[in-house]
Amino acid sequence: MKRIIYIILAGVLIACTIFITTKSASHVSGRGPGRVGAQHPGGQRFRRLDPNSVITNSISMKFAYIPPGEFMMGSAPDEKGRAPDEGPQHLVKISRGFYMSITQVTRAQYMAVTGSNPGLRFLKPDKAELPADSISWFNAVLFCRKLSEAEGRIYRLPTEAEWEYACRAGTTTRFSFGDKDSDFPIYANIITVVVDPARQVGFKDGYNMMAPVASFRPNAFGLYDMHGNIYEWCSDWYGGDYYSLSPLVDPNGPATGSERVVRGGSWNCPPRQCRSAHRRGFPPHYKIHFVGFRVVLEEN
Ligand SMILES: [Ca+2]
Repeated sequence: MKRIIYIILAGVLIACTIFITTKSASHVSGRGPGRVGAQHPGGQRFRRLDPNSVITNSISMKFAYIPPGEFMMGSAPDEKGRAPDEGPQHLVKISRGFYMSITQVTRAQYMAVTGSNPGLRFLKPDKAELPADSISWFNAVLFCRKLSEAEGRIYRLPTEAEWEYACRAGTTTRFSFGDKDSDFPIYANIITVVVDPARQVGFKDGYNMMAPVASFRPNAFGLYDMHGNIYEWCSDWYGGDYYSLSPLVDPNGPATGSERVVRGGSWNCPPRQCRSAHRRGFPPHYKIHFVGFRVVLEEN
């Protein structure tokens, strides 16, 4: 009799184990944060949503996952180097996670998608890993559309709010690496010493103009060159007073305007123009030798 009871108990135990295992497996393959099994742009399955993980698309662009969250956008009135268009500092909620390319779009990537040489003033043919510069906002958007069509996923420019959220990576300091200008040579390629010693704004970072992408340390999200190297287009129209009107959730800029936002500063900028909160705009048809872009890949 005892033996029969033991057999029944063992059977129940095995059944419970199978049920729990099945339940766990269905949970991790479901949709939502922490899921496994999103469709890889190249057609494979990939594991996500660890902010420290990196995924790669069909043309070897690497992306980091930026989780949803909230942050204080803009700068406080007493921030060193601040401009009026960075205020009022305000709470912004990013309601959806997204992937962001960990580097600025390179010349090689731009060529792979568009098949054209953007005619870059400072790019030599053997400098494929330099960021693609002299790209108009329209051409950056075209790049996103072509890549989206090729892969069946949605690529686009980041909104200005997404860009600053990703740049700060949880920090509230002037830069994602802290407040000190003197740390720049480690973290970013900005204006190099020399030009005018009296200005005392230059740094010996090893590059007088653009540097190959990812030559400096990344921020906490694993994104490289969010400060310096080359300005990056955002999708928003630029509005100097937009922050006083901006909605709380997923702001995407004024309804219209004459300039599109660029962020991050470039190789010819002093530290104050490479701060996380720094804003600037250019007409969307301008092709400028210190403006390029990086892209967002939408989460399905
Ligand atoms: Ca430099």
